[in-house]
Amino acid sequence: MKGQVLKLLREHNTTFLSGEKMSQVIGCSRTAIWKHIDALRKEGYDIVASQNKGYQLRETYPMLSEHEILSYLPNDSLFTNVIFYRSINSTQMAAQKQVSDGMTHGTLVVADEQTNGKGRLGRTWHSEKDSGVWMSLIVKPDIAFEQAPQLTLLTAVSVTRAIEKLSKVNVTIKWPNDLLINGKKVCGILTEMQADTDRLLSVIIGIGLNVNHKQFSDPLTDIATSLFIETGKTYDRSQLIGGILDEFTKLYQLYLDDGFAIIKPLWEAHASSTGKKISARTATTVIEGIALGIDNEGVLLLEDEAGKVHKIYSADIDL
Ligand code: BT5
Repeated sequence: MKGQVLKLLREHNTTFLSGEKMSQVIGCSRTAIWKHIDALRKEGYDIVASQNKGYQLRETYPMLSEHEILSYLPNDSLFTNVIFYRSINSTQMAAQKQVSDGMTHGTLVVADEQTNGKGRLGRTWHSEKDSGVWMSLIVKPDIAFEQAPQLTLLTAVSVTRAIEKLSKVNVTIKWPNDLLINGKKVCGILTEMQADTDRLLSVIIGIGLNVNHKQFSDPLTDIATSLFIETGKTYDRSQLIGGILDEFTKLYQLYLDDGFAIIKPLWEAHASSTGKKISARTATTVIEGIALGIDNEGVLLLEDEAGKVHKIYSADIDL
């Protein structure tokens, strides 16, 4: 309910809102409203009170917390259960624990800091505090096992659209899981599946987005960037999370209704490598050639010098 109080105050932040009005909208007592306002103040929110008029929120420092995130969730959000950690080893691992405890569809795990953030293939994801969006989405789609990687592409489009809406900066997608701004990595996506022999049980989609970093140190100095570095502005990470989940909720529904065909053109509109010479490092070999784009399943098509078209299911791409 604290999230609802915050949401109402934010929606009316150019005016005062009476305790009575808030209690009517939320459907609780005025005493409950007062208690939540008091708790928000203790957390550092600048909420001014006027005896006849009510309360007004003065926006100050963008914080990350469970009710901040809840206050930005779209009304029709797929994600209604938010689990927030100030610091944790990895939101992927926390999400896995949620799944094994029985929690599946619609759970969002977010952390302000990860001490052991994971990339693909056992790589490390650098996740310092107060700076980024480090979160994992738990979904349970009714799709075939082989289709799960399509969710990486869907997520890449969702994050791209949310960033572009909020910051007006141009984002490109490098297949399969990198988002780039001016050629540097601003976001990485890690999709992990839980399945039994022939059935997909759930999917955990990890999103690591660099937001308010002022700089990076080695080995990321030359390869990583943040929204702050690219635009000179600080962003409210909860608002970004709300924006990403809004886009994701819409695209996910379209995807379940109409399949990957609906996502493909949206993905292609942001693709960084189509028509370019690339090199794909798979687990067993390196293939060089021209990226032709993706097929209807989201698989990368690469034409080598001899004109042979290779289907790439999983690889690291060098442009
Ligand atoms: C990825 O792996 O790009 C997937 C990253 C997913 C991170 C999220 S955060 C929330 C959730 N919880 C987790 O524990 N993980 C997920 P990959 O394609 O393997 O890229 C990893 C490589 O990116 C590293 O080897 C570094 O070179 C580089 N890297 C590490 N941290 C970075 C950062 N903060 N920004 C940009 N590049 C980074």
